[in-house]
Amino acid sequence: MVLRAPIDPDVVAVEWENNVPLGLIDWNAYQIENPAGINGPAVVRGVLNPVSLDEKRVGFLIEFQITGENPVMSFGFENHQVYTIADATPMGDGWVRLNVFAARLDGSAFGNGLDSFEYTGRDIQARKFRFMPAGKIGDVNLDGAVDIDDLLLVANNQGLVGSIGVEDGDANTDGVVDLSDVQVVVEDLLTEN
Ligand SMILES: [Ca+2]
Ligand SMILES: [Ca+2]
Repeated sequence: MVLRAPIDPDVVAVEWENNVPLGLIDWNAYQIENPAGINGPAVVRGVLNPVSLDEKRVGFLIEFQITGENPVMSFGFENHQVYTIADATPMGDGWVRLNVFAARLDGSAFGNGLDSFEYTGRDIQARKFRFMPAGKIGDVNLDGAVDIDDLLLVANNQGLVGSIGVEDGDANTDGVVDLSDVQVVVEDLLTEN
């Protein structure tokens, strides 16, 4: 990946909520392509600013709705699973939400020395597009604490693979629930208090 532009405030403002830009800059570089021309999806490749986000786990949240006949939406942190429209969850008001996470194991960046991501979109409208710190790796049920419930979730889902997320017990976000996930949850459990 070649990063060829510094932050452009006009582009950074795509982080918004209810059409109000949040003004929080969490990208430190980006590249936008439109490889298939005007009708193709826009591809945004970016790098997160590590000092502005949690050291252990990073989250990405997009709330969107389909506005055209050929919708495309995909998002993936580098070296992690790529999520699409099919992975998003209906919110009950015509909008859908995709919420994904990436672990920084040992505090190191998750993409080739940089916390990078790739987003593709066409025929969708987003009302929220946000990168955020996402707490401890061991908090797989996302309730804010690392406790026995997280350990049970990881233990009960051993062997799970495929289109899975942190909430399925994939604590280290490598696409499979296995003993390494038990290990990171136990490590967080031991340091929780
Ligand atoms: Ca928890
Ligand atoms: Ca895993």
